[in-house]
Amino acid sequence: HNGITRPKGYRVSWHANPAVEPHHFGQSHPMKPWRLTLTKQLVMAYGMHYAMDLYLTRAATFEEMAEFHKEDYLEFLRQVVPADMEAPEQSDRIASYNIGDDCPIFDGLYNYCSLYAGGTIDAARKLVNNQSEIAINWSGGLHHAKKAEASGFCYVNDIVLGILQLLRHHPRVMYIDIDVHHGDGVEQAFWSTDRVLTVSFHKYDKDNFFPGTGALDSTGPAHPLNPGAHHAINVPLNDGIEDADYLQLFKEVVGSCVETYRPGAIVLQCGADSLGCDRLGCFNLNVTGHGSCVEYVKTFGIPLLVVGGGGYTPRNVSRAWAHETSILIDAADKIDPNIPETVAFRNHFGPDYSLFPPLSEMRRIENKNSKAYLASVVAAVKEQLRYMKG
Ligand code: ZLS
Ligand code: CA
Ligand code: ZN
Repeated sequence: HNGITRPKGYRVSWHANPAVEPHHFGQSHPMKPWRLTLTKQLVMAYGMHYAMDLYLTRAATFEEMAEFHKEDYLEFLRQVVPADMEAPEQSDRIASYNIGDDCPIFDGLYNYCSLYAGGTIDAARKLVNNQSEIAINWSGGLHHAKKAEASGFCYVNDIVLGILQLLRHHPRVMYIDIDVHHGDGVEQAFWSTDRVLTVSFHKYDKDNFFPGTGALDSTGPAHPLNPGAHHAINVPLNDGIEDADYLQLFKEVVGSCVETYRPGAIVLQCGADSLGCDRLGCFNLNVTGHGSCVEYVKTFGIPLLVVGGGGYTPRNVSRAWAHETSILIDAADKIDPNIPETVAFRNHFGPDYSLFPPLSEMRRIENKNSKAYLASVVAAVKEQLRYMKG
């Protein structure tokens, strides 16, 4: 087992279905479910699967997805086929559900959505039933999907569905999102409740970076008597942020939130497009820096649901999520940074064959986040938390 054993004192469950992996968004589309194959190959080559309970997830049922999504939208996803993209009589519906270049119709779309959603729902239920302390679904994390609309490569919002499961048992759930994009769909779903605190770190540029929401002062419903007031925390960032600054910011913001809000469960979206060298991202994080955020969240010892999300340079996505799996099973110190000879698709990790290539140096984007700016963001969040306490 490469010296990797089960963690002491808690259980980690791994929720996956390999049937997700072969789905294709189409040529040149940045979202590649195949990155999950690569992640699993790394996890298995290191022997990490011996340290977790492995669950083959089932597809979420229509009714389970309808706990958040509108039935006519789910019905559409269930019956639509790629040829409908060309059918004039379908064009109004296709447009109204925001189907297009970002969110195309591909073969097996409904199967794909129900499988990744089933994984997150199963993972949440394991936590709720006390059968796991940390539950992982790397195929989930699709934070942009709305009640009746696809958005930003996301069709069904598995995170919202997972949080709804956790809310059956926990009075308060905290959501943390380190994808480079704003977690708008999750924020919107729980905008008017104080039972979910959403916290997203993201690149923010209203006009030039998707989805254009998530400003610092976008903190919940404006009316102070609405329970959701102050329960959305947004950490808008500029290009090029690096490990040390990001981690310090992350600890200050997340630490204060956990201390004030005292959540019964945490959902962590680990979008890997915040890494350096990402095809769509613009931050300079290394695999180790991204992983340090996961490690910090783990230190609270609160039931934790971990999902994937974005990540458009598959070799680095799989490096990050394999490293983060090792952190969650408390085996990061037993992992050889040289990628094992035995790993399938090893050629993807050349020429360095390292789990930790210097991403921040390979395509350095100028850091436009001054220390003063980051300090002002932390101050604003702390001020917001004072209101939240009521
Ligand atoms: O958070 O920026 C946009 C919207 C557009 C520009 C792109 N065109 C196609 C549509 C209109 C304003 N969309 C973003 C979405 C990013 C979603 C991130 C998801 C997540 O990581 C969670 C999973 C965007 N950025 C880049 C692209 N879309 C994009 C790049 C390249 C292509 C190929 C396929 C399709 C069309 C050509 C496409 C989209
Ligand atoms: Ca984010
Ligand atoms: Zn993203």
